Amino acid sequence: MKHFPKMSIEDAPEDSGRRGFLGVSGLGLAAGILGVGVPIQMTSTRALAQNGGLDGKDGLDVLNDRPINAETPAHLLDDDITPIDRHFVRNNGIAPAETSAEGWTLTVDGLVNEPMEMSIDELRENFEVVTMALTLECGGNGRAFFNPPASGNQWTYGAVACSEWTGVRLRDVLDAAGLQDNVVYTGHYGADAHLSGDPDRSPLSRGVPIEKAMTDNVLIAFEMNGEPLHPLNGAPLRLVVPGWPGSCSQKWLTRIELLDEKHDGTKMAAPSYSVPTYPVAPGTDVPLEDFETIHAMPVKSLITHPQDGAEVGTEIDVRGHAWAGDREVRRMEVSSDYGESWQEAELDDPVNNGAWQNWRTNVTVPQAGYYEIWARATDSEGVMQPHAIRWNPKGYLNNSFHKVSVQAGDA
Ligand SMILES: Nc1nc2c(c(=O)[nH]1)N[C@H]1C(S)=C(S)[C@@H](COP(=O)(O)O)O[C@H]1N2
Ligand SMILES: [Mo]
Repeated sequence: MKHFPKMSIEDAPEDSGRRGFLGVSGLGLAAGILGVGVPIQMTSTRALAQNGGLDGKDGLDVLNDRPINAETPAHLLDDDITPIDRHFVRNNGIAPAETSAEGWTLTVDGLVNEPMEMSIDELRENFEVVTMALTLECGGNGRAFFNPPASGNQWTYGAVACSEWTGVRLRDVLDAAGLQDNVVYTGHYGADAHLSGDPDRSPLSRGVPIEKAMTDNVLIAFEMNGEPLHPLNGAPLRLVVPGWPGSCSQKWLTRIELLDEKHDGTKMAAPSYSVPTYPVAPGTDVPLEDFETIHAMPVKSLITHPQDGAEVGTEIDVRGHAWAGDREVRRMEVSSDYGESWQEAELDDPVNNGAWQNWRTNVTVPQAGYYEIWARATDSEGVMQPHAIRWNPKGYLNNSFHKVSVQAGDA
C-alpha cells in the first residue's frame, strides 16, 4: 500500500461534478413522456443483444441502451440471494472497457492523515475480508407509476437486488487512512465515462455523510456471490452502501475523497436523488432550494411468487422479500381482498444487517376467480408502506404496496 504526501482538495483532479451537471438524457425524457403502460423496450433489447451489452445477464427488461439500464422482473427475484445474472443494471454513463483487477488502484485522499493508493490485492491483504448479503435499490425504483410521469428511467419493480458481496469494510480503510476531525462527507469517483465523451465530465460522483460511511456494513467490494464483480455491476471494485439510494454505491471505484462539506460531485445537487422538503401536489414545479438529498430508503416489499398474471389454485403460496433502509422490517402482511382484510406472513430476520428479509404465507381464496394479492411491510419504527405514491418531481422513493393479479382455478 502506497502512502503519498498530503494532497489538498485544491490539488485534486478537476471533476465536472463541481460544475453541477443536471442533464436528463433524451431517451429518459422520451420514456417519461410515453408513461406507464406503453412498451418502452423498443428496439434496444435487440441492439444490446447484438453488441453483447448484456452478456452474463438473464431475463432482464431493458429500459435504455445508452446508457445501459435493465431491471429484473419481480418473479425472477425469487431467490433469497439474487444471482449475478439477475442483478439489475443502472448506468449513468458508459462503463469502462477495461475492468480487470490487474493494475486497478483505489485512492483514499482529501482530509486524511495518510492518503493511500492501494491495489485490490493490497486491500485484501491489509484489511479483514468480509462477506455480507446487502440490498441495493435504485432511488428511482417504481418511478414508472408516477402520474404525472417523472422523467428518467421508467423502473417498475425490479431495480432492487440482494446479492452476497465480498470485500473490506469502508470503515476499516478510513480508520487506516486516519480521518481528520473536520471530515463530514465522502466523495466517490468511478472510472466510467460521461455520455458526451468529454473526459472532464463525470457521469456520477456521489457521497454520503461520514456517519453512514463508517457503518460496519458499508463495503468496498470485489466479489459478488463468490465471483468477480460483473462488468456491468462495477468490476473490479465498487462500493456497496446498503439501505441508501443505489447511486451512493459507486461502481468501478477509483477514489474516495474525504471532505469537510457535503460533496458537490455529479448528481449530488437537487433535484438529483432529492425530494421536496414538504409534501407537494402531483405535478408541482418545486424550486431547487426546496429539495433535500435522500438518505435512507423507506420500508418496501416485493412479491416474487406468484408471478403477476399467473394461473393458480385456490390455495396460493405467496412469498417475497422486504427491506427498510437503515431499519428492519418487523411485520409483513398480505391481502387478497383489496385490503378488506390482511393476514400476517412469516417473516425471517435479515441474515445480516443490510440484507433483505424473506417472507412467505399461504393464502386461501374462497372460490375460483380473479384476485389481486397485495403485500405491505412495516418497519421497526412502526412505519408501514403507503397505499399510494407520494408524488415528487423526479419520481423517487415509490414504496407503495406491490400488487400482483392471479386467476384462481378450482385445482
Ligand atoms: N460509477 C458509477 N457508479 C454507479 C452508477 C453509475 O452510473 N456509475 N450508478 C449508480 C446507481 S444510480 C445505482 S442504482 C447503482 C446500481 O448498481 P448496479 O448497476 O450494480 O445494479 O449503481 C450506482 N453506482
Ligand atoms: Mo439508481
